[in-house]
This record gives sequence, structure tokens and C-alpha cells, in this order.
Amino acid sequence: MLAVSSEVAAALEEKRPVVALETSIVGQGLPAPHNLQAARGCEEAIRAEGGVPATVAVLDGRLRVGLTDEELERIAAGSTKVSTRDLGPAIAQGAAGATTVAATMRAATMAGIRFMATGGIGGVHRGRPADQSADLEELSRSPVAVFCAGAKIILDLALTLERLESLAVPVLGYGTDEFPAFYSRRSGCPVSARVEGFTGAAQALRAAWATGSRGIVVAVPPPAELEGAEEMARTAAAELGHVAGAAVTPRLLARVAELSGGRSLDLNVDLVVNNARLAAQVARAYFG
Ligand code: PSU
Ligand code: MN
Repeated sequence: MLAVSSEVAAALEEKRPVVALETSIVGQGLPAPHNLQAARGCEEAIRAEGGVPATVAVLDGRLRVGLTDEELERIAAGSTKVSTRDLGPAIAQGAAGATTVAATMRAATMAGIRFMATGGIGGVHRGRPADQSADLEELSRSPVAVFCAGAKIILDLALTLERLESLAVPVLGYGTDEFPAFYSRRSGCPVSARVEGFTGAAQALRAAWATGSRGIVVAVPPPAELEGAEEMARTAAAELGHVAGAAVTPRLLARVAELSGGRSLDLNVDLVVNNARLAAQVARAYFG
């Protein structure tokens, strides 16, 4: 069922920094060519730090951890979005599945990986509090540090943070007291603890895991900001209409891309790569 690439397996054995990467951003979250730019950029950034990327997807009836570039292209060419509840059926059907944060955390845990990077986690949707990403529940289950620029811009950040508090998920601000708002460094919402530097983050992760925490959000301010992002997210959410379920997130992200004249896409690639680099740096401090 689980197929870990030989490179990833060897790196885990040698306690080298391994960083898991999701692929829903490749299959659904970002349009071409930004999707593959983001995925390859993350892999390169992790390698540049002496780490090994472990990109996750469902392919040919297996849950794969560590993909070749050809396999990554298959996910980009056409794949279904796979969250945790979809893993079993997608594997059984032999589908090409792009894993969300939740499904990637599950795969990482099965493989023994503690670090992963993404753009933003899922959460509670604005104006639709019943629509909550399975990412939240998975954070309470799988012991993985998720490096992100907060939650996706389209979400209700205050409600998302309330849920994370109820689930007892630590939300660490990397060099910040405030939860970033994806395209903005500030959201007005506090993190549960601030950490400084690779070593400070690694120590907080170690202590949190030693005291029973499972998933941990490491919230990283984005390297650049998108002017007017908040307004665009509100407009996109107000226009949603009948769209529901798993289609909500991809639809909102596409609308924000239109409203920003494509600028959101370049910034999205930059911030995901930034998160992947930092995840590798902290993983190195953790194992060092
Ligand atoms: N962040 C992005 N783009 C994305 C996603 C996150 O900038 O495409 C994906 C992630 O894979 C996340 C998922 O886990 O959206 C959440 O979707 P849902 O709300 O359906 O759980
Ligand atoms: Mn959702």
C-alpha cells in the first residue's frame, strides 16, 4: 500500500532532514505552469539545505512517498483531490490522486516523516462554518510539523484558530506573534507561541512532541505581500454561489488569481518554496 522511494527511505535511516510535500497544490491549487514551478522549487530548496524532499501522491494503486519528476508531471496533468477519507478509495481505484495537507500528513506519519511544507493549511470557510477542512482533525492525530504561511487566504482565520485551540494543536509563530494571513504578514490573530530561529523552532517541536502533541502548525510570515488580498478573498467568497465541498478551495484560489491579475500565483509559489526551505533548515537543526 505504502511505497517509500529508496532515496527517502535511505535519508530517513541516516536521520537526514526529510520534508514531505503535498500535491493538491500541483493538481488543483495552482494552475500551470505555477503548479510545477512550486513543486520543483520546493524540492530544490530542500535539497539545497542538504535535505531530501518526499513528495506524496496516490499513483498506480499505491500511496507514494517520494516521486520522480515524471510522476509529478502525471499529477499535474490530471488528478483528483485526495484528502484523508479519500485515500483508501483512491488507492483501490488506481486513481491519480493529489494529496491534501491532511492526506500528506497521514502518509508522512506512515513513513516516519516529521516535517512537511505547504502554502496554507485548510480550515473553517468564511460564512460557511460547517465547511471545515479535514486538515484540522488530522493535525490533532498525526505527529507532523506543518510549515505554512498560515491558512489559505479564503478562510475564516479566527474560527480556524479556535478549532485548532480546541484540538490542542500548537500554532507556533516563526519570528512572529501573529498568525500570518497567507499573502499578508499580519492577521490580527495571535499564535499560541512564538519561536525564534531554526534551533528555537526545533526545540519547541521536540518539547511539544515529548509532551503528547501530535500535529504542529509552524506559521511562517510570507516573504512578500499581496496588496488588497483580504478584499479579493472576500469578493471571491461572496461570489461562490452553489459551489460546495472539495471544489470550494480550488474555485476560490482561481478567483483570487483572476482578481490579482495573476500576481497571487507568483507570490504563492514564492511563499511555498520559502516554507519548504525553512522546514528543511529546522529539520536539520532538529536532527543535528
Ligand atoms: N493551500 C493553497 N492551495 C491549495 C491548498 C492549500 O494555497 O490548493 C490545498 C491543500 O492541499 C489543503 C487543501 O490541504 O487545499 C484543503 O482543502 P479542503 O478545504 O477541501 O480540505
Ligand atoms: Mn474546505
